[in-house]
Amino acid sequence: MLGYIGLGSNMQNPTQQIQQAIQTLSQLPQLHLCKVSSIYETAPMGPQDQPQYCNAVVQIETRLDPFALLDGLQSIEQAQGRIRAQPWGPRTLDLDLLLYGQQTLLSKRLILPHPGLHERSFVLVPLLELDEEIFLPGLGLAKQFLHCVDSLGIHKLVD
Ligand code: ROI
Repeated sequence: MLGYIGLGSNMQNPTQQIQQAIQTLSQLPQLHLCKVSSIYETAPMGPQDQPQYCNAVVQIETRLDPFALLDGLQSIEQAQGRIRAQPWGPRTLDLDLLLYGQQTLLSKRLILPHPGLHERSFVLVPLLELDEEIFLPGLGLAKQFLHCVDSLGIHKLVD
């Protein structure tokens, strides 16, 4: 199944956090890394008294089911010493399962597509870099939402 994972960090060398996470992801068994977006510097959504974020999106191919995939993502977050003091506060590493094929899912642990995806420029911009025609199940073409979001605070950092 083709999946998309969003990466975010604003603590302890965010660019390096993202690059390390991508490296570790690429070594997970039963997962193949297909495409990696640029890394973007983005203004924080939520409380403004926190550092700028780095965000990226990767496209993967996997036979893991969505929950097994989520286990893998959470183990990488833990391995990189995830700290999250407040719910909308700074974090060393966030890995979000954004899309798993065209599957929709509503469970306590996981919602697909990731809620808020279509409202966040720091997810939409790198996602569209990987696939301009990507379809969000239940919502429509992702590119339709681009003009609704504020893309002012987002800058390409690393190609
Ligand atoms: N803001 C930005 N720009 N990028 C993120 O990855 C991010 N992650 C979060 C909150 C706190 C909502 N804000 C963010 O979890």
